Amino acid sequence: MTTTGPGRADTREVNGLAADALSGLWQDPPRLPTKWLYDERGSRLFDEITRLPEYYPTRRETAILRARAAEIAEVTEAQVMVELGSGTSTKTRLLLDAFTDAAAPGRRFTYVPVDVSTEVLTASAETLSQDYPGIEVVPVVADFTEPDLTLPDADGPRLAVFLGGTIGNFDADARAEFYRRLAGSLSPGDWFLLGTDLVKDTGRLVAAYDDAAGVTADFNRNMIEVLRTGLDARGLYPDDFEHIARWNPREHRIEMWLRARRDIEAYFAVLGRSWRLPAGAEIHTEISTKFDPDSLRKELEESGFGVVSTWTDDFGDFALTLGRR
Ligand code: AVJ
Repeated sequence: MTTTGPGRADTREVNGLAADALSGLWQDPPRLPTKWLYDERGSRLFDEITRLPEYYPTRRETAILRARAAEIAEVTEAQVMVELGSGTSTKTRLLLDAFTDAAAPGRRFTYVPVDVSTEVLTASAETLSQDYPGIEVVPVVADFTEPDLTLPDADGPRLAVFLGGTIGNFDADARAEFYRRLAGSLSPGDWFLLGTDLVKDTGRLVAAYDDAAGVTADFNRNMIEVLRTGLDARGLYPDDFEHIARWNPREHRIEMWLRARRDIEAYFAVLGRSWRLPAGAEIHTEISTKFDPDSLRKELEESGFGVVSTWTDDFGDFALTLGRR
């Protein structure tokens, strides 16, 4: 067994990071999978982002859920809700409240949070079980971006929910693959609730990913810190990178990059490899795709879902789409 020092991720995570660094950093342009933004500090910074004045998606999605949760519970009559990339968030609770209110007497509702982090899952499952004695909470540790997503069986219809606009982190091919696999795990009559951010004024989009307080910049640069600590790097420091958030109009997505402020000459002890990045060169860290309701409907319908409802907030910023397999 390998020893892990303070602040280091566990062995399995480090090996995953090593593999991703080897396959991503030597590409042109260099890239690293978005999931490496979300270590403990990154998750905390993301939480802070959701409360920033410029970052509207969380507030808008919450508003739609507030207005529509009861309707979602009534229309779907779901007995099981599977949440992909779950949380303990306000959004989840709005749905659980609605399903509790709509439950037929004697019918037990099951909530299945799916997450990669055992710690996050266990903690949230415990709190939710306490707060919702009428709901059975069955946490599942899984990476839902990877094959073999097995959903628990139910007597009644199941509802899979994927909120936050996280689907926007996938490019078109990855989305199609994700819908196809999800449709494969669901049975005819099961439901899918999807949160997506919508295309809007470019200035507002860029501001949401490059806030005045610099929280998103820290969030993005944290990936360098994850590399530095996880791969025991010399000569690699977050402050040597500038946060870039730019709109790609062709792919209708925000892209986050990290631009080297100087020539970087790093050595990764865990890889036994040196890595160079010239000043001005950029590492690609995240895409956040924005949608329009019509093309979203089309891509869902091409992947085995019928679109039953599309709801937006009062400002037309964000959409919740209810699909049926
Ligand atoms: C968690 C993927 C929905 O794309 O808006 C926020 C992540 N990145 N600010 C998004 C994020 C920079 C967020 N998602």
